[in-house]
Amino acid sequence: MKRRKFLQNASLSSLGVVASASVIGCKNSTKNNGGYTSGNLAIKPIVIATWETPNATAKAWEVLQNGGTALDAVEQGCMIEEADVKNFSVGKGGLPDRDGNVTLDACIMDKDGNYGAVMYVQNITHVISLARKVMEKTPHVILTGKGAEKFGYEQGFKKENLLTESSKKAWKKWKETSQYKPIINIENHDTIGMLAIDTKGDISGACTTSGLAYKMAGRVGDSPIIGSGLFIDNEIGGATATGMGEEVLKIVGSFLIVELMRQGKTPQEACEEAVRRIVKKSGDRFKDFQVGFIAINKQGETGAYCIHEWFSYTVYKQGENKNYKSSFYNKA
Ligand code: SD4
Repeated sequence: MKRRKFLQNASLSSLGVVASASVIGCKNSTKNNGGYTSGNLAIKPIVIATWETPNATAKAWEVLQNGGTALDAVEQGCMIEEADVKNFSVGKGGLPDRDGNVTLDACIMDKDGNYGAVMYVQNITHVISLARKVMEKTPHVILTGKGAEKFGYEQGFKKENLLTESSKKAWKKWKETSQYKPIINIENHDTIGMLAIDTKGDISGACTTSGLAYKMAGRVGDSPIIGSGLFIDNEIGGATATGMGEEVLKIVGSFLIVELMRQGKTPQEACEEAVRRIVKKSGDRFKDFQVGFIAINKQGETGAYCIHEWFSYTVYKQGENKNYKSSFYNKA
């Protein structure tokens, strides 16, 4: 399948996102790498999210501007993508598994290290909020499948059909060949992982996805798994992932990035190291899958890195909501 070049000025301006040519034109330069800043600037509030998700970061920014917590910001930001039926990798409209069922995974983590997750949930759009309910209202941290769904209805979540006509059409087309292959960056947005620092300087994060399209029934990826799809340590920073979950899980990617930052690496250096580890472990296989990480530290410095070109991320800081192309490993 042909890759779509999604970072074109036209699409950005149609979304009302400002992006200078020098920013979107960069190949692999930390200088131009979006939110990358150095020194002890302590930028806050700030929001960073995977992919071209300006509506989600704008919502999170609005929450922060109104004095909301980073936790509220990441939840409400992610809800925007969950409700967007044009995002085929998140929430309602997400592409189904190979049996035609849309199953969602999400997790959320707060400044105190509390975490809540739901996995393999059907019929509920806002699984990020459901994950938060698990964190706040139950003695557990993870609920899966039918149990998570039942808990959701008890908490007042609506039962909805998540399979839209266009997702159904795409699935039927896929069934003609039923070939399961990782697809690198075919869309301009995907799983959303979001990190935010609020005006008090506290950090929280969230991640929500329908997982890999046409996955096996029951499959869960990295996104709802603490330390893999997301990790926050309010003393240090946070990280979140997108792409081939199986590979992120093998290196516990987001936890690794936070620990590397604890040891003194910048968010950019830490994301690069995590990607290099995945590549190294994979032999030649990395050519066929994508992984992208974003990270933030306590000072509001950000970083992003991916295996293949065309991963992007969105940063809302100092009143500006911008999409940036991530630097990448594979120059071949
Ligand atoms: C997963 N990491 O389920 C998710 C999918 C994803 O961009 O991020 N796609 O493996």
